[in-house]
Amino acid sequence: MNDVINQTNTDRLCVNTIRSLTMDAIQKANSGHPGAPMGLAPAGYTLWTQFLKHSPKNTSWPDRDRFVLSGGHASMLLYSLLHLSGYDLSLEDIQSFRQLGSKTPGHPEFGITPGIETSTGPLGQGFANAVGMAMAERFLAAHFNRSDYPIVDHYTYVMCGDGDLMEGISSESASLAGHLGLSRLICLYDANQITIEGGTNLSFTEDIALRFKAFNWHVQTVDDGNDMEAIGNAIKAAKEETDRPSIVIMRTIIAYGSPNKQGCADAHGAPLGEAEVRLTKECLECSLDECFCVPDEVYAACSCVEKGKQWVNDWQDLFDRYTQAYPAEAQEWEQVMRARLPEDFSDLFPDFKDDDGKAIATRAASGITLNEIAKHFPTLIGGSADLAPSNKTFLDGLKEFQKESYDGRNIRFGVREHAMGGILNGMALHRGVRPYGGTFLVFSDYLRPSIRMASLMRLPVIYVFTHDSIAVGEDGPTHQPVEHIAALRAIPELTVIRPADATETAQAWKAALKNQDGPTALILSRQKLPVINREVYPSAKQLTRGAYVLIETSKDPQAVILASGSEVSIGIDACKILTEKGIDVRLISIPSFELLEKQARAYIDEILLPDILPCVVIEAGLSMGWRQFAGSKASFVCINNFGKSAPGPALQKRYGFTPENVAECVIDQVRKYS
Ligand SMILES: Cc1ncc(C[n+]2csc(CCOP(=O)(O)OP(=O)(O)O)c2C)c(N)n1
Repeated sequence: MNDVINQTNTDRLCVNTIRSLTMDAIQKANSGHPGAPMGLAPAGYTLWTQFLKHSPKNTSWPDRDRFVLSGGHASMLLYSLLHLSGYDLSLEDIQSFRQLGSKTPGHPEFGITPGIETSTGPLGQGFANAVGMAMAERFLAAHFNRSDYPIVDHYTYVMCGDGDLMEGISSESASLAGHLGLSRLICLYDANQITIEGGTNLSFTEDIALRFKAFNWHVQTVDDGNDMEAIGNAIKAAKEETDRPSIVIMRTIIAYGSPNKQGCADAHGAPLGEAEVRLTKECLECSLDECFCVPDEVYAACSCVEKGKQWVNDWQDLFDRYTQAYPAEAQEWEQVMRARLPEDFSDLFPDFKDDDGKAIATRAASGITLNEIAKHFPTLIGGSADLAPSNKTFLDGLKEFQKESYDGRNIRFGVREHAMGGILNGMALHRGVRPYGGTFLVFSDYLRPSIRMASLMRLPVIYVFTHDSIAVGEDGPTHQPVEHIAALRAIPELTVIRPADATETAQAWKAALKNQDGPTALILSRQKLPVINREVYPSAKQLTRGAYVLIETSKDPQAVILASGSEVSIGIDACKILTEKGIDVRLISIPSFELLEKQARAYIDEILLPDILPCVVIEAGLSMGWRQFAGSKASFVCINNFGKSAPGPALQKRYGFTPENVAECVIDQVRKYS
């Protein structure tokens, strides 16, 4: 079969070995997606052996090219390439494809397999990650490179399929990439015109080339995905393009080589079957006697171990010279690549005071804090999805990250929340930068799939979600988050922090920056809130415990009030009313469930007294999730339905978020349980 054109016998053998490894692993697991890896084998082989700058034995070398397989279902392509090029991924690992505890899970997972740059599977996410990686590369190059010292000088390659390009996130992020002219970003598009339900003619008939041209991309087409020379030439031309990102539209055939399944949707996501595998191997002239057969010649042709070591050594020489010439920059580089916090980290945070009762929204306190700490975090970089003035995410006096100024730290994501989420993940995965992004809490749904991926990968991304309740007011229920805090708390590994006032907000940023083992969502108010006087009340530094006693009107309280965020100040006023009425209560500020869950059970029980005392929970959101802390004797001043359009204070009154109502609820509870 004239399967790989324009190439040598060795090339053909290598490409067909990738195909046969794919078929064998999927057949053995009796599960997986053989079609795309078989169609993409020539492109993968060409890219990895001729272009990709990487070092299998130095997987965290900072100046390696990044490779993202956005259609993660094609994982066997990636596992084959990693194995053949010399990564710590054995043939036995490939034989354990999709098995419990293996290094070859169904979809590529960051942190499990050496050489996997990001977890992919939810289509389109990888594409956005690649845009984020390319942005991080440009920023770091602009920030650290000096003439004759290009210590940051790499490309980001992304392979994607029809499914990735159907998803909105890829359009959003491609649009931004085009605007930013990210010429170090190269996409190889597997245009096999097949998805699960059948041909793309069922639902996807637009002109992709025109679409990407309109996005300001450099567009090339390769008419035959087996033509390795054409693919190589296209990648070469893409690398030479210095103004725009590139896409190479490769006309491939799904499950290429399979006489009965190639070109069919059947081959997308199911093993070919023993008999078809045999037939295919015959056509591809692969060994029929042995499964998982890799001829020595193939290892010799694919190994990148020696080349990789040489690249790393050359880079290290360059970096050593850079260190001599620019010691301060080199020191900063080490600091940011190791994600070390500044030495005086704890002193960087503003100390908000109760200034004669002057109120300040937590979003505003966040903006002040962010601007303060940004001065000491040279690679803290981020922005908002067109809501910077509302989210207070702009770094005053610093440049914008634009095509002419990649050293800028203010990113304009545009109205593209989902892309923002995927891009932030890519930036964090790249390393060297500490990314943050903002929008209204109500729109956190728009980037939720990316937040989930950040959580799964435990990436240190920070989200600034403002306008956090019905107190948003007049914009009405479309803009009033109700279920969002509970929905975010439902994501494992995401730390959600809803500070009560400016003092807690500064501490929330501190906790977010310290958390390098997962993402953090800061939930902030639109409306002004009193600054809690910390000379009278306990220190906001206790925020790190997730919850702490703010007020105790007697050593022997009759009830507990649990409150978060903007409702804490309502609780403070309710305590005053209750004290006047001779009822003793304990008010607990509970900014973060996740931080609280990390505390010893004894601390949690000691402060919350669940099931012992009656309790009232105040949070302007769903009551769902609170029972675990509030216990069986709780009542809830929460909101379990959508809000309405009206001024914020009117809504707060309408839904019971007033000190008077909270005090009434406490009195009812005390009566009920006494
Ligand atoms: C967000 C998302 N939606 C749906 C899926 C399920 N899914 C996996 S692959 C696929 C079809 C992808 O088609 P294509 O990109 O053309 O891949 P190919 O058929 O070439 O392997 C779908 C719908 C998914 N992984 N992610």
